[in-house]
Amino acid sequence: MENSPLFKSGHTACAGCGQAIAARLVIEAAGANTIVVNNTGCLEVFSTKYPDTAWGVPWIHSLFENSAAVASGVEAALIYLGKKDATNVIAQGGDGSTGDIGLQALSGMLERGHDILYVCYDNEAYMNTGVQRSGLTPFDTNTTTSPAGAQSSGNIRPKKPVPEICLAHGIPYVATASVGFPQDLSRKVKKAISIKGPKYIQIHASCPLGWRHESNQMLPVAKLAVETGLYPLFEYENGVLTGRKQISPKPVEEYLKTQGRFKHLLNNPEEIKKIQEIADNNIKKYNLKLEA
Ligand SMILES: Cc1ncc(C[n+]2csc(CCOP(=O)(O)OP(=O)(O)O)c2C)c(N)n1
Ligand code: SF4
Repeated sequence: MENSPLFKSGHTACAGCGQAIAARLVIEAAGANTIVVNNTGCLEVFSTKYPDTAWGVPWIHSLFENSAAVASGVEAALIYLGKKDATNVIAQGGDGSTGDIGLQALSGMLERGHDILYVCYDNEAYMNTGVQRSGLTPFDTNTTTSPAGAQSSGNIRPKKPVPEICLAHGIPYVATASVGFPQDLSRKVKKAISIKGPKYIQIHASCPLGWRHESNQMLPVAKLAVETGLYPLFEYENGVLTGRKQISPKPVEEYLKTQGRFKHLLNNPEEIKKIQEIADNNIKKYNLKLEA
């Protein structure tokens, strides 16, 4: 991969970090005339190790919970200065900061109608502080705060439907994307940037450390999440489902067996059945199945 002027090499992400690749794809698609506001989390830590920065655009670190609020202020200032039309504003953070502690700030940003793209890098746990469960951790995942053992099969709750929560705000664009499908990801960022108003994109980003897979498996693991129906890729424009990635669904075991966080499930057909049901429901809900 060539070096990128907008997200430079030399940062300190783990080898094979999906979030690092996703962040680079996002900023390259958005372009140089962009201001980024970043919640606390892995991306902030590994890309801005003082006195260095990977960013080739203006970049602001917010608190763990408030990139959406800080970005709202940046957007208001740009409007005041008459520079908003020439500048994109991106607020971004991990799934913990977005879907749990920062959900209120995100909701306010969506409700007020700011012209901002919010990007959630969904690695399905609080990775920067040691793989704790977040609201977006999938059912039955083994994390340090939802340990699998004699008493449980891991996380007891379903994944929080943050894209649907955003949709309920009546915003013009909501999409999911995956680091496993980089062209689709870039296209969605470009489309979102071209639309005025609040936009939300949630990107599934593999984490070799927290998901417990080899660092060279970042792409195939992310792809399998989509190909099993566990991470549906869709886009809504003005509340209408306008795009979805259709698949020839693979059994969920093919995805589960690639990662240590699901290892405890492999000899447990009852739990696998529950996870297959989650995938089947997604396939039905978004009409994902390719006709033969
Ligand atoms: C108010 C507050 N609580 C807790 C923390 C500690 N903290 C820093 S990063 C982080 C985890 C971030 O998780 P997530 O948003 O999912 O991003 P990831 O690191 O997984 O990319 C936590 C809990 C903090 N910085 N501020
Ligand atoms: S812990 Fe996961 S998200 Fe954080 S830098 Fe490492 S691979 Fe990336």
